[in-house]
Parts: sequence; C-alpha cells; structure tokens
Amino acid sequence: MAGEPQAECLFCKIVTGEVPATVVRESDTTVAFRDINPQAPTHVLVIPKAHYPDAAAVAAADPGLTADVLREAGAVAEEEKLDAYRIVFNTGSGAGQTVFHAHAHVLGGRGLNWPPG
Ligand code: DGP
Repeated sequence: MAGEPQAECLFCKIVTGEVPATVVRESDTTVAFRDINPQAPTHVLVIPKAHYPDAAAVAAADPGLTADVLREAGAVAEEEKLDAYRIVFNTGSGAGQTVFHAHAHVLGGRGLNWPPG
C-alpha cells in the first residue's frame, strides 16, 4: 500500500534505525540526515518517514507531507546557517536517482552553479 514501509528500502531502514545515519533533525513525519557521499560542505537528505518512490508520488498522495519535507529542508538550511542553498529532488535514474524512497537533497556551503550538470 502507498506509504507503507518497504522491507528492502535503505531509507526505510534509516527511519527505523536498522541502518545508522547522522540524523540532524527529526519530526513526526520526516527525518533529516547527512548524505554519506557529500557533494557540498552541507549535504543533508530530508525524507518522509512514509515510503514513496519519489517526490511527485509524495505530492500526489499527501500534499501536507510534501510541505513537511520542504519545511524541514528550510529548517536544516537555517540550522546550518546557509545564506544560499539548493533543494534537489532527483527523479528517475536518468536524473541520478539511486534510492527510490523520496528525498530532498539540501546542498550549501559553497558556490552552486546553474544550470546543474
Ligand atoms: P539520489 O542519487 O538522488 O537517489 O540520492 C541518494 C543519496 O543517498 C546519495 O547522495 C547518497 C546517499 N546515500 C546512499 N546510501 C546512503 C546511506 O547508507 N547513508 C546515507 N547517509 N546516505 C546514503
């Protein structure tokens, strides 16, 4: 069922604590933790605790949860004292998505080029 934990999902295992992560924030509906392979001085992932394969699926099923993820991304940026930052949702393997549990990348602490590669 949509939103249910998936046994083989890495980020569902981070939600339960089965896979350790450096958690920087947690809310009732979200977890934010440092990316294992940081691409910027601040690189935090914000995920919904519920399992959806990508950001569009979250938005279709639960718009409020989408807002929770974005609000937490902003809170991470504030905590990390980022004056400029980027929120990225890679969607589909062709766009670089490797983990199919929705997640927002919060990147900052260095200059960020546009357009992204
Ligand atoms: P994406 O490529 O957009 O699907 O992003 C997935 C990110 O997840 C990628 O930047 C690396 C990160 N990642 C993968 N495995 C782990 C892990 O076990 N722990 C943490 N903290 N991050 C992970």
